[in-house]
Amino acid sequence: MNSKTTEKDIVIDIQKIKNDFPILKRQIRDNKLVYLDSGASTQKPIEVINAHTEYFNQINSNIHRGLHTLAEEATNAYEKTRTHIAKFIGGVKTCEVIFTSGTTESINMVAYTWGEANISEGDEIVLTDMEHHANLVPWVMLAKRKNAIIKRIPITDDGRLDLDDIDSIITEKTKLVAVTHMSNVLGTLNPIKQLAEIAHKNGALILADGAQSAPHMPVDVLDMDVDFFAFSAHKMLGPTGVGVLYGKENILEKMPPFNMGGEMISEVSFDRITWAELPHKFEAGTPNIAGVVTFDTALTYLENIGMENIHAYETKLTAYTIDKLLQIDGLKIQGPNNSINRGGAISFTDKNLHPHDISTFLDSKGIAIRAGHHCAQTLMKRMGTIATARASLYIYNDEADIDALYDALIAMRKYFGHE
Ligand code: 7TS
Repeated sequence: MNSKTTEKDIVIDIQKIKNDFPILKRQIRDNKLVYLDSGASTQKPIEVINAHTEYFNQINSNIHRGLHTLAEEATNAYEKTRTHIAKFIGGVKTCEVIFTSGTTESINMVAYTWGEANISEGDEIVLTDMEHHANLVPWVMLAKRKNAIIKRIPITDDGRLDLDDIDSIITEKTKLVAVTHMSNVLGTLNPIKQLAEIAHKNGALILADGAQSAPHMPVDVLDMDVDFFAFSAHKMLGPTGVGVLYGKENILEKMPPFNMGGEMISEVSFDRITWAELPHKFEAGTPNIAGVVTFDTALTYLENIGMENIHAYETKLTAYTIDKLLQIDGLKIQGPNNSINRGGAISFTDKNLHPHDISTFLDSKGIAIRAGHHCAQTLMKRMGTIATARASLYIYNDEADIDALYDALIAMRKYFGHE
């Protein structure tokens, strides 16, 4: 794959994209930055950075309350992003798009509102063995509060969901299936549509954690038929502190609110309080207006490249990366070692070196990866390790970045005497 428009369906101008991200020009320890930690947070194109400044230079105001021009413009800009997201995730109603501070808050919102109202003693909540703590801790704590039961879908040794016994895991006792769309550690892409069908057949709801999928591929929540879908702006070129909870209208309507305060009410007296209409019922207080407004520009940037294109490009680059890493003796890929149904979060371990040492050595060459348990301690236990090194890709990465990673890993093994 060359840098520009080669594979039949992939149209990516990688040099232009790289130029759009000012931070990629930075030197880290006398090396040009190679950023392979987008699973943690992505870098921002100049358009997004400018949109943030522009908001404060031209529009800054509170929303949904003022009658002056700035208040109206800020409200319109904020709501424009909501409309954009509704379209971006498959054409849902705007009242089904709730702004939160991130995936973590989106999932907690469901656990504390829907969960408190609907989970009782003996009910079952089904998770998987590859969940990020954000989609695990809220459910485990809810189950503790309610005397409910957590069940888990196991994984195979190569990091896929093992659905062999799914009929005994998701049953009529199941109230909720909460599963990651794409694993932040293994890269595995899970069959959400199939799981939604099984969940619904059993009268359960399904929540998909889209933190790692929404940035990298087309997402259609209606086609997957999920009841809830959560994701974060900062993992898709947008600002930190902004996330989304999509929920089906009829379910959100019945859910009690999460945070209480201004903007989420209709009428307030000391005797009786009524809630605002969706989506405002779930957006108490002054939200991250600048962040939400800026997120619109990030979505446009992604759409201009095309989500299909992004997915195809990253799948190719993932295959290239796996192929390179497999050439290094003593290195093990933790997760599927092919690019089928997986994304570009690629974890690996070295039989002689701790992932922290790998990350520190790579940093000395200007290469940013993540090392640790990746907020997935139960998955680490299942994999028989306590930590992995993880390279995670995005649209501004290319084969040269992967070659730099490969060369640095070879140099590292030499440096530590493990050639
Ligand atoms: N779910 C998944 C699958 C994630 O990967 C993450 C963050 C979250 C939820 C939480 O998202 P947040 O925006 O609310 O923090 N994952 C990572 C990661 O892999 N490295 O750093 C953060």
